[in-house]
Amino acid sequence: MNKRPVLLRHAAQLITLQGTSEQPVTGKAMSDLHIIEDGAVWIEDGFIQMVDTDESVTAFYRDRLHEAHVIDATGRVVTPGLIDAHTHLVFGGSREQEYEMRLAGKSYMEIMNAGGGIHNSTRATQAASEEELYELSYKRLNRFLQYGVTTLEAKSGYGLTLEHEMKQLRVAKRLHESHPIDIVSTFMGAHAVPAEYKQDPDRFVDIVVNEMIPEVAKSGLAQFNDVFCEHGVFTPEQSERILRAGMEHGLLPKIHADEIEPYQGAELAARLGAVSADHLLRASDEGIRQMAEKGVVAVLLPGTAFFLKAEAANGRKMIDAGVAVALSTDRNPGSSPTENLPFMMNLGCQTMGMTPAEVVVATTINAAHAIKQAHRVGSLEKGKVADLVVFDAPNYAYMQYHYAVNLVETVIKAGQIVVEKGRLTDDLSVSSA
Ligand code: IZC
Ligand code: ZN
Repeated sequence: MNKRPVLLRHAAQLITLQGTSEQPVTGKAMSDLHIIEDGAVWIEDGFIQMVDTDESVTAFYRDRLHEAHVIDATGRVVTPGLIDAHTHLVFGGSREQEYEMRLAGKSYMEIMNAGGGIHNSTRATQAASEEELYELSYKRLNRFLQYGVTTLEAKSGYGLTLEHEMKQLRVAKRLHESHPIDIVSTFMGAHAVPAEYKQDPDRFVDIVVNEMIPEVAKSGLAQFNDVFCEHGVFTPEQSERILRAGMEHGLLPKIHADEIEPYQGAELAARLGAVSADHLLRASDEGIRQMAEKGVVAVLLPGTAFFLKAEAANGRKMIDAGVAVALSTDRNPGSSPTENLPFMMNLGCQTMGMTPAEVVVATTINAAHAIKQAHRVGSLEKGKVADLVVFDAPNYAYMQYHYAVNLVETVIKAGQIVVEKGRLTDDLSVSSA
């Protein structure tokens, strides 16, 4: 732990998002970033102690300025550490051959139904040792960190047996403990129906409900429970059963909803009071209305639409309907193999009708709300964990305009400088710690 305080000075735009910790941000409020010009932040003991103009902060800490490690953010945008609320971080193998098949005309679902897709990654994940999965995922986390991500959600779902699901969740826990990025875990045993249950998928649902969920909940290794509710995967009825079983065991519901076909997923999320509904490319207007009413966060994944060549979810319509929107990478080996969350912000503007201000809210405080971390992170306010990113951009619109390159210059995680001049500061090569 860095004993010296850190003083970040002279941010051209210090994006604080203050006052947003209680409720997800919706509607017109998604355009208000609560910017301080020529802003400064005093950081000590891993937490934010003061956020104000440079003049006020330096006046307040006048007698202690000599103690601080100073970061000069002149001409730069500073945001809260970015948060990725939807990833499938821990998996073995890769699926570039399926990418080639898709480019040649096969669809994602055709490949999955022929035993590839998620099944392909499941075989590779089952075959991998805990150590192998740890090392592969650690490298992915390093990339995330260089893109400014300081907290992320990680789903299991490539194990599909209790043993291998628990293996994935244990790896996520070890990564949380050893890597600077904080990880929030989601159980997703209902990610695909294994081949041996294809004729009787309800038997697999029984196993998820009666055997996996109670054990996972007891282990304390997951906070959320997620299901792939999609035509040909889990029906809305099966999904509801699985999510309700999780709720009975204290696992909060999330749902992969209306990704490939309209399937009443948004409606189900609203009915259950899910924390988030994710994807939503084909969500109905009525489902969107109900999500707004129930305060379900929409976690939109523009990289997945881009990579599957699908029409992106209509973020504009959702925000205008009063839904709180978050944006995530969906990092996974099939439909979105990238750690570049800032590029998802670019895509939010280019393909979802969102504004440069809204995409910042969607990758900070609303993403924090989508994983129940808004009390700790997602805005720059006294008492929050000191997670900040300095972008080589003079204002937040420039971050979206100079697109698809990494503008991240400095990353501070819990008061520690973990990225400097765009490079990892520490030796974050894999250690078995
Ligand atoms: O491995 O294809 N959509 N789950 C639901 C995924 C994509 C991940 C994958
Ligand atoms: Zn997903």
